[in-house]
Amino acid sequence: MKTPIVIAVTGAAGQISYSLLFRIVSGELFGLEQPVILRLLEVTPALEKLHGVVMELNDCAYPLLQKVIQTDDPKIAFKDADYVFLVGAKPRKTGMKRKDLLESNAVIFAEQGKALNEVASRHVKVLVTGNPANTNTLITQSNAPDLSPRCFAGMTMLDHNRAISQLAEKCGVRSKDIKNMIIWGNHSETQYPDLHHATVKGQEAFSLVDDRWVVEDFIPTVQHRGGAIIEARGLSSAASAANAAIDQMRAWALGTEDNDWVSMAVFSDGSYGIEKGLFYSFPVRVSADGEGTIVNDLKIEEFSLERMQETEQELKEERLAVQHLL
Ligand code: NAX
Repeated sequence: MKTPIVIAVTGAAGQISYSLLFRIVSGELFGLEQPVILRLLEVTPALEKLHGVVMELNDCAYPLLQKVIQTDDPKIAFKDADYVFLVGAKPRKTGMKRKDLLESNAVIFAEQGKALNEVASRHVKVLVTGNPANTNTLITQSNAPDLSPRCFAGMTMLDHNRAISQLAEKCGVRSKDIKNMIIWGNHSETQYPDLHHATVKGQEAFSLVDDRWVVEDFIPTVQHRGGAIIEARGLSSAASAANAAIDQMRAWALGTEDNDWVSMAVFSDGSYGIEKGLFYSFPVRVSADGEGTIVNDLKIEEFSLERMQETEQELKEERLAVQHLL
């Protein structure tokens, strides 16, 4: 048996985690030979509910699950963590403005950044799912100055998967036939799902679909998919979000294949003119040992550039609202 890896998950009693935790310990993330220690964080009032989830985890008798720690203290949750899923966040309540949501969640991520800085593995990979995901990633990273900014990424894999699924359906192919999809920018309705570099069974996607479908159907469907799911299900995406978290962390830890890439919100190095230091979703290739690199040599059309800048602008505004915590 390999040495166990330590995986921390916040918001562990929430709906995304209810899917995520079981998939992690079943071996879907790191394979059937990799034992796991889970360190789960919740707010104090949700610890009882978390206890119920852990009872269920134990009742699965997973061979890979070595130990589960339940806590409301981030420093206990992140102790020696190799991989961290920051899922927990406050939901938006009726009447709450986006700015209020930003601020109340910013405090959480600042505290968690400090705890990661103190106790996590120096090679930790921290994937931020809790919304607003990109800006929460920025806050977490800014509060962890001893860790490399490359230890942090925001989740835009769900948007990436949604875009692949829309194109696959349109072209009547399977999702695995689609490569090189891109989500640029913020995990919000300003995100820009870009088909210009995507291929379908090796053919340019743009040669198979018309411009009108792209502008009037594909882009808005992907941008507003989260809202459409809430309307239909009465609850926000959970199983698909957990699936995306697994996909993104697996690609980030074990590498991307076949010259493909994934979309993830990483620390901008100024590629494509995007301001340095923003957590912006780029196409990222990852080597087998987990080193991610922004794909920075793509030719960008005017049509795309405008949309990429619009979503960058939103990220700058979000950053301004939480400036005091950076
Ligand atoms: P839930 O409300 O079901 O669960 C959130 C959990 O986080 C709760 O159990 C709550 O007690 C816990 N929590 C709150 N503050 C905490 C803190 N300081 N420390 C630890 N735990 C804390 O939400 P769920 O549906 O699981 O969604 C979680 C987050 O993911 C939300 O912010 C949501 O907006 C975001 N999403 C992000 C997506 C993405 O693609 N990046 C897609 C799905 C989802 O909307």
